[in-house]
Amino acid sequence: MNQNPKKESPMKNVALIFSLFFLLTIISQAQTNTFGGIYFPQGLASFADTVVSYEPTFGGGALPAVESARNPALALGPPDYTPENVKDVTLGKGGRLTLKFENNFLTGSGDSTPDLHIFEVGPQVEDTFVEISKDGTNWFDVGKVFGSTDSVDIDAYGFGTNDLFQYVRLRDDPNEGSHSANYPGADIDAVGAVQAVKAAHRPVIDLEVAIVLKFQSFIGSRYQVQYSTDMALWTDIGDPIIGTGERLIRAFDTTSGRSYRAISLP
Ligand SMILES: [Ca+2]
Ligand SMILES: [Ca+2]
Ligand SMILES: [Ca+2]
Repeated sequence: MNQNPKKESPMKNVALIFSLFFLLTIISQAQTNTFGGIYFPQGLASFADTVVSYEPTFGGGALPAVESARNPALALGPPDYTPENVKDVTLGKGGRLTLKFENNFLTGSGDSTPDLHIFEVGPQVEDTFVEISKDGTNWFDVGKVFGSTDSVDIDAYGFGTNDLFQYVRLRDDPNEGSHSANYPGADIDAVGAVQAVKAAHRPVIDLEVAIVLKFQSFIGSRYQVQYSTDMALWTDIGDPIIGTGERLIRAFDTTSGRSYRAISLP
């Protein structure tokens, strides 16, 4: 038997390529879960998804003079601000920004580790009050972040792993920072739930409960479909049906508890 050692090598190469690919996939997934040097177990889903409201003049201050500073959508998703590519929103002096998590919930960790991260950017370090809400109506004060990238431990405010929050509201501290005309107040790049659970995909099941009425029709004959709730009194549904010589099929809702029949009209 003359075995050719080269015969096996293509398979080995394929296996190696696959393992390498698998390894690279794992590495790249691990990297996508780290944003601004902070590990977010739920990855991209961790970040705020929609703007509920942006109220830059809430504290009585002027609108940020620069129009590009007034785009609240720039606080959504993962942090993406760079000094060359400014992607944040300016709160305004005492201004407010309310964001919502759509595909994730902020929750407590059961200990004092950070649960919520606020990415504040720009040359100034400006303080921001943080409130959280489960329903967008009842708000809980969870303290203040002291500028730059800072976190909140919501367990310290009596919440835990069973509390699921969908809303975060940020309010600039009007007594901190210089509040320039162009960029007054804190500048928010992103808001992320470190401690988060992904929102369950709620399957939508449409159950159509129907009774199918089938009857042989004769050409030219007329039929009337009727319903009854007591099998004694029958009420017409729609106009008479003209026979085609075919078997006619009609479907009716049964959730009302009705019975159905088709009668031949004289
Ligand atoms: Ca999200
Ligand atoms: Ca915590
Ligand atoms: Ca941003």
